[in-house]
Amino acid sequence: MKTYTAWLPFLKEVPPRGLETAELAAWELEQGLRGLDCGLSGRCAVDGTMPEEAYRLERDGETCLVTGGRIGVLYGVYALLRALALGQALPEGVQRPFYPARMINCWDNADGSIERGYAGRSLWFEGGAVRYDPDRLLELARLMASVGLNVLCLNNVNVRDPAERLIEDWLPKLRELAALFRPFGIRLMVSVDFAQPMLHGIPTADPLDERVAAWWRERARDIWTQIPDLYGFLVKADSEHRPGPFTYGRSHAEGANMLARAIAPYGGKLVWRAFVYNCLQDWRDQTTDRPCAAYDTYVPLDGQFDANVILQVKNGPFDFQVREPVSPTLLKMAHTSLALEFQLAQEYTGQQIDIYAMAPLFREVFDEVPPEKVQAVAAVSNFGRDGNYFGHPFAAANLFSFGCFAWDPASEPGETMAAWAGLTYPSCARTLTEEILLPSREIYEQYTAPLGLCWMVNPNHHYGPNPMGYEFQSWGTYHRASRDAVGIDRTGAGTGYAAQYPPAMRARYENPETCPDRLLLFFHRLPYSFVMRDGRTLIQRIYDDHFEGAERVEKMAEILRTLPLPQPDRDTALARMEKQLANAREWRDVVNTFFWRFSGVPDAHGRKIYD
Ligand code: GCV
Repeated sequence: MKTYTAWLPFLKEVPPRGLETAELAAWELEQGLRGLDCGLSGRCAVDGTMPEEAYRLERDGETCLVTGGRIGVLYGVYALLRALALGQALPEGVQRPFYPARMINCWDNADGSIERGYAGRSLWFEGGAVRYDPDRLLELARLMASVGLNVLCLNNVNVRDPAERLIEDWLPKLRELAALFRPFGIRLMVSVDFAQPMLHGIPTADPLDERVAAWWRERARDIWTQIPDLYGFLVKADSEHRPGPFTYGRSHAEGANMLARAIAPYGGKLVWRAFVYNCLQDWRDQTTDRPCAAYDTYVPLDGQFDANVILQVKNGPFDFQVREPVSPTLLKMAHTSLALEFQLAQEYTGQQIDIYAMAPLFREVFDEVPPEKVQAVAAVSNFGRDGNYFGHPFAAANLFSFGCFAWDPASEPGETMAAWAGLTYPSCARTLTEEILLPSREIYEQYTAPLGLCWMVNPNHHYGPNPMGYEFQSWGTYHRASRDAVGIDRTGAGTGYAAQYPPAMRARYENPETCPDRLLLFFHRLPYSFVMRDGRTLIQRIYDDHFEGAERVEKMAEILRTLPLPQPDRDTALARMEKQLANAREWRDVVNTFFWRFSGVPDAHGRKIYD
């Protein structure tokens, strides 16, 4: 059977269905060693005294030995194969993940579409039903398990379609899917609609109404009877028109705890998203600042959530923009279990057309948020039914590196990218890593929205430039560019947002002299004549970044054309690069022209800016 092996080229066959994890580990080990053709033999064994997800690797002459806990044995096999493929020394001692829950959230809809999906349609929904190719799911499960990802939420947090009732009519299918993923150590999760009881004749979704709580208890009993290891429920409430406890004058702790109590007897987790803000804001209202919203809503509730509630917070206070400071909510809620949420789907970051490797982002976030401040990590998925799962073959690097950071938040982007490229494209790994993947985020930022400028994208689909696209909208997302200045003052003299940070961070951000350039216009409103640390004016820096970003894409394209990538990846990557080139030129010209028309300041180097 021909498979798309992504970063596991030595595993050519789809594993059989129905194996126990230990059998699967042995099967993968045997096949992997054969695929590597390295002349080594291997054995793997479960050691019931080891923690479930831990493993140890040893080598005795030509024999490799993997010992692990119930799931760790499989992780150990993948780690061994990876080390052998890369020619690396085996890690010493017992290896175990930093976070117990390493989650992938899919925004898949029952009709087969994926909200913000850029790699084809859903792998498990089509036409309002659960439909899937088991082999493809086994391949996906293998990719996830090979980097230690262990929770998969199947359906969109926007549970719009009442037919999308995974936990009701489709329970038998959910059970089947759980069985497919289980041997890989992957537990399923489902998004639920806070108002779901109202589809069943209950006139309210008030979390303090006993009829509501009883409905959820009954549902939970049915679900966990069928799928005893279901991880839990994911909920988006009171956010972007989703129902929630605010309708009934209840807090989010009251809403989350009601659901959490229904599933607690089965060990279920209630993952509650903290993506709450006013999406019906009047743009004339300059006192409401969207980044303040999550902190204002949740920090006062710290300590009120039940033990099985996990509050899932996006990495930044806005919404996965190319550059945001870390969310202050992550730093402040010491008495609540938190999950840090990333978005692998490249909604605002190139839509899996433009190259945008996220490992540097993961590093930067963990440099600001000490890993022990959060108890879990989650990421919005970037895969779908496309033949290569990821649309752009390099987008696979983002799932891979998310897994690496979820396992070990001390990971380094350079090593992670080199490992992915070394496994996937050994003949050009170094150039790909150093010249393309590692700088790709910075380059994207330069030609789109440098200096902390956010929301210059086209509304709705969010690809391509539109500097005024969100200026007079209700989403609370503005940069307020004018003839003289641009940016939002979020210091104490402005919206006050910076005060949500611990004192040292606040001081760093509040002073334009110490605020990092990349966040300058996120925290400050500055005149175009503002002189930056490197002596350039703000307006010149905006021009320079856009020119330089687009030039760097041209260079990247030249390098890409020389790489001996295998087909069909080469054709796909080159075709997408043509679109990225067009996108970068478009961004450069639109944004530079926009600021030139406002400011009337010419480019110091006389480069082409349109009138
Ligand atoms: C699933 C952004 C996206 C929405 C997404 C939302 C969320 O607003 O544009 O598509 O909805 O984030 O994270 O809930």
